[in-house]
Amino acid sequence: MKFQKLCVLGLGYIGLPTASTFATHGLDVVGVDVNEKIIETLQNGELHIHEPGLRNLVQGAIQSGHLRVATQPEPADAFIIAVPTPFYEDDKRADMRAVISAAEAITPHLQKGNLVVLESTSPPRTTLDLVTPILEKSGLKAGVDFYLAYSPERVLPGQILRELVENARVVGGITPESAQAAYDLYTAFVQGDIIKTNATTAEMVKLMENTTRDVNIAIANEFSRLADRFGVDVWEAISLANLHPRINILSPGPGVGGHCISVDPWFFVEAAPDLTPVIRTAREVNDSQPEFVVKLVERALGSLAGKKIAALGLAYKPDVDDLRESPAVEVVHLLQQAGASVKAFEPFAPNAVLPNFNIVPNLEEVFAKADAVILLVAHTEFKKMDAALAASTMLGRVAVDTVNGWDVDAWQEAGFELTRLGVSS
Ligand code: SAJ
Repeated sequence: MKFQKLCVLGLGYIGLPTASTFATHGLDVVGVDVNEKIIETLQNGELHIHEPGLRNLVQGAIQSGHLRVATQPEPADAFIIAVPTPFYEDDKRADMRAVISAAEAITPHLQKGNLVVLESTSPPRTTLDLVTPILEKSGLKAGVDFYLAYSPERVLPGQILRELVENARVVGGITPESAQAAYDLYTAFVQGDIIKTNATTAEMVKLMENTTRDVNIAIANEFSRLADRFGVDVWEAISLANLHPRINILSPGPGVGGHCISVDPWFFVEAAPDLTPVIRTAREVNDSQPEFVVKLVERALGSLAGKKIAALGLAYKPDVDDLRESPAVEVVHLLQQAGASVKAFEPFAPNAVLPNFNIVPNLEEVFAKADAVILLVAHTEFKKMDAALAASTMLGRVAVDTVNGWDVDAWQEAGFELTRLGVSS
């Protein structure tokens, strides 16, 4: 099947790169977002999100005339839904409102022979049980009059543009013909294998990937607590265990953040609470890791009340600017709740504003008069940092490393007592 015109609904971290990449591969693409500010920003040649290489890609796509942006969908050969699926904070249920609205917005434009692909991470059976009935309000029958498929995005923030093209892609159709239609669409730019399956399998594949990573990080975090208790250096123990040909333990840290891995496992728990004790417990372990980190700081510094702490890093992981669901932010929050006065520095978002946070724009200011420094994100810049810089402006000599980013000898030479996550002192 050949596609000429494509409508991409949702211009976030997935939709915008996807729309632009299709456009630079010759399709006529309309990128749709309900947020007028985003559309205005893009029309002015600016970007509302940060991802390496994305600015050039979007500008090139718009200048080529193959990418337009709008607030409403319009008739097309194919539609891709790439809107967010967060969860409700109180009961962790998937918030599917954006998917529902996007499907409803497509319905009036749907024509015979069209293809609709859902890319948003969703609970199992969403394509069949939620999206199909909405689209069928058009009077057309899914799998008969139009093709419908689920294809998960699997790209890693920070490397989205490369992974979008190179990663294997799973396309799950509600019928084999739907899977084939989605296959034909993605051949426009995907260089990795494109594998056809059914829609619910494709939904589960995505959730299984992120859930596996979450559970694996939870075990690493639990190992950090065990090592701390038993007088072992968890980083050394992990590197030795990983010499085994079938073992690959991930890294402990201050917790799991971002809007994928800390969210998606709940979709399984919500859909089948009776079948998911391991998944639920892993989530709880990772969510409680910031508390473990705060206890570590308390052990190093004594009571936190009135102490001045310099926090290095607020992003959810190294070398990105995204502060969403960040465990580093949670640690700062808990330190403040314990009575500490915290200054934070995030080199990838130096001017970020968070309610009740004191975010300073450089290292000098974060260190000034601090009693202790805590490393929360292994940004390259922080790993390379000279301990002497901290020593020159800080009052105290307590350092806490939650990500194995600092060299013990270098910090000791600079006069610091370095406490490391997963290493009992
Ligand atoms: N983390 C650890 N220890 C580790 C690895 C990660 O504590 O050993 C933490 C990170 O610091 C971060 C969180 O886990 O807080 C998640 O980071 P990540 O790099 O593991 O994943 P994301 O959320 O940036 O992207 C994931 C990817 N999924 C997998 O690797 C299975 C990506 O491929 C998905 O496309 C993305 O989720 C998504 O959109 O679902």
